[in-house]
Amino acid sequence: MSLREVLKRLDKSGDLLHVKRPVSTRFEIPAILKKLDPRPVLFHEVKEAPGFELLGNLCADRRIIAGCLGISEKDLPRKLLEAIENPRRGEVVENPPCQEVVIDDPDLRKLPLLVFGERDGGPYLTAGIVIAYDREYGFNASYHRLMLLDERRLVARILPRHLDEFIKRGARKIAITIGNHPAFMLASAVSWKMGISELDIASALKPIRYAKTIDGELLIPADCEVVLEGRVTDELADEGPFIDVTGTYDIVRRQRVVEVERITMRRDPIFQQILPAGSEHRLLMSLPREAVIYMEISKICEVVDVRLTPGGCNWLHCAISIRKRSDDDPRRVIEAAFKAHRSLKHVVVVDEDVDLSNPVEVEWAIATRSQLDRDLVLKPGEYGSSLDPSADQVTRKTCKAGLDATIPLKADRGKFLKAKIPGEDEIDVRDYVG
Ligand SMILES: [Mn+2]
Repeated sequence: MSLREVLKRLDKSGDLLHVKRPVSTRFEIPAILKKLDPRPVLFHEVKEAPGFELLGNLCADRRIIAGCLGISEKDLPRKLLEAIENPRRGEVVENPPCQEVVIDDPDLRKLPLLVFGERDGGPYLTAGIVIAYDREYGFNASYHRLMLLDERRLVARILPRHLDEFIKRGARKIAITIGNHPAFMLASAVSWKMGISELDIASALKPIRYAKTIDGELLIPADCEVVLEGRVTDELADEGPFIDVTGTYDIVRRQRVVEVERITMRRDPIFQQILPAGSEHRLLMSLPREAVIYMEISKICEVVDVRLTPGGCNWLHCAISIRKRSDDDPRRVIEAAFKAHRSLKHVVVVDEDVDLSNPVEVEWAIATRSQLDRDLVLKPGEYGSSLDPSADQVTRKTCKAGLDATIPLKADRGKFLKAKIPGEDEIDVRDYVG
């Protein structure tokens, strides 16, 4: 399953937009992606990077991601959970398309890295997925934004997760894969248990073919577009400032330098970028987390839906609808949600009749079903997200809060339910007006 097959399908459905006139990597491409978000856009001619096409906003819409996986939108969390729980080894092939061209004296400045915002620390690669290997834990794949330093070096933002652990255990070789099928993109956004490979989660979502890197040390998706082979060094450099998922600027940090030793690619490569704070960035971060939160709270009670809500950057705020059996359920759900997603700041639990895809309905439930002195759980001094500018972004200290906005079981339910006009669902207004 390759990105190219996906683009053909998106062309047929009319979802893919084409930009034929030459465009610049500096502000122009990001601005177009932002204006057209969540539509996928293929730029055919990049002024600063002849020979490359550039794709953005590929996974910016739940409907498109679900379509690429051959499922319906509402099955996304369950399908992803299934893949996490039943990973599958992919086939390994020789002579992969991503190695049609091999460049042993790479110059990273020739790639369509983008300058997204005015205060950016440098040109960035945002859709690069880093693959690393550990003898005990196997292959890991994860996203790391990479800022250009010079022709051979990038600085990588590496959070204290699996890749960081691999590096501490001695892993140095990495392959950065660019231009992938949404199944591989979504799987690589999963941060689950060390030893459960994102490569295998991807294959469980859709059959993905893998191939060895030129040096033979790592596996990469055979049908991807571009691969940067290199190694993580002990050298540190300033990373940032850069726009993060909140849409605000993240702080500058000393981060590890990556040295690129080789570039391999297709003869007519399609490069890929993710717009920071755009729908694609947010969905890739939130979908795997929603799946994990769903799994954890399913152990407590019947879950109807879980959403990391758009107003909360699809990351900091979570709305959960449950079919509750006991008045203790919401509090236990709140605690479990915080355990499942450590960056979570506010969580609201509502009843099954509230539609989580509509933020107005969630606020309506808060307005009509909660009393804060009784229903609020306040958790000051917790360890939270590094992305929230109102928290301490270095120590990550923050105040978390959970809210039970469910109807008390002993209450008169009739007072809380939405009044319906008989026949309102069935009526077709086109029978009455214009
Ligand atoms: Mn991992």
